[in-house]
Amino acid sequence: MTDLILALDPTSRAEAIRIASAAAPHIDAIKVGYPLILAEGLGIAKELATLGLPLIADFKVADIPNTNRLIAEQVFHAGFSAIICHGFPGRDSVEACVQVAHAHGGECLVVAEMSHPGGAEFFQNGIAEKIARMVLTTGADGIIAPATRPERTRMLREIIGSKKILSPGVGAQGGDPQAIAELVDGIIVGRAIYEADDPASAAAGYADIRGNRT
Ligand code: NUP
Repeated sequence: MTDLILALDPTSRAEAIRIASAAAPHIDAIKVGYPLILAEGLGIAKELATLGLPLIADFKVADIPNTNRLIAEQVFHAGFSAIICHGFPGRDSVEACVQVAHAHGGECLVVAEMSHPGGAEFFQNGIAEKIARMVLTTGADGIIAPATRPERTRMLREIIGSKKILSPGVGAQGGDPQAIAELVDGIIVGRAIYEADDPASAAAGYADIRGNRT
């Protein structure tokens, strides 16, 4: 059983609310990133929170610890329940996000390897493994690992054990949900749902992966 997380990347408030509301019965969380927040402002988080689903802030935070802390404070005050940060700035930067997340009863997830073709360029050669091992000792709640490369995600699962893996790349980026679902705690799906003529039925199409939860 794997969560279905909607990547809500439309850049208009009306579209985002329409799609999220339609898909809500068929998904387990909503992930919001720069496209929607830069277009419509952080305040949209409070509106989305009324749908009653966990809200993940995908800002891939990657700064010095103090700045990471300031960013994370804004994220959790806005109503998010989880934050995604990068691991490459180092342990102290990740720990700053983890501290703020946990102080608010939220979660921090760390990008171990990205899903696009260029994600193989820097995250491989041992970097993804190093980041995953760091997650084990920072208290972070899990990692982001690619649905486009299930063999890499399988290897990262061996490192991080029972911590969470959320996996983007299903659908528009070519990742096969069946190939990744058993390895991860959540699949992240954007365009395959929000660009569909009927986002509700597109989301409902993943029901088998969610274990037919209603
Ligand atoms: O490695 C990553 N790949 C990725 O696609 C890390 C991410 N956070 N994402 C995000 O997942 C990406 O920014 C987008 O919001 C979503 C995938 O969307 P789509 O390709 O399904 O439309």
